[in-house]
Amino acid sequence: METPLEEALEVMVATFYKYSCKEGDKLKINKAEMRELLLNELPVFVKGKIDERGFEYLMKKLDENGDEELDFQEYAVFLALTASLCDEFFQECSDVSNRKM
Ligand SMILES: [Ca+2]
Ligand SMILES: [Ca+2]
Repeated sequence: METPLEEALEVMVATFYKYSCKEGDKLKINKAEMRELLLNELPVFVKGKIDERGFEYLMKKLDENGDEELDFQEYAVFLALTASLCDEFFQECSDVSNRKM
């Protein structure tokens, strides 16, 4: 049986290909594919946080080699960023609960 982390890693990889295959280069995520990924897979995360300018900024930041698409390496950086944002979120939560005590 797989552990939750193993399952999560599989989902992370599968999610990349689920969107990268939609159009153009099947091994890369273009802007339209990324937009769809964010809206469908991370709705709570992007809600009210990422507007059009934020999205352009995010794409530019992640696109290390400047080909305007995200390859798997660049996507992995995105996941790492998202994970660390999640971590900050949880830390803020524990700060709040600490203060209540
Ligand atoms: Ca593609
Ligand atoms: Ca790129």
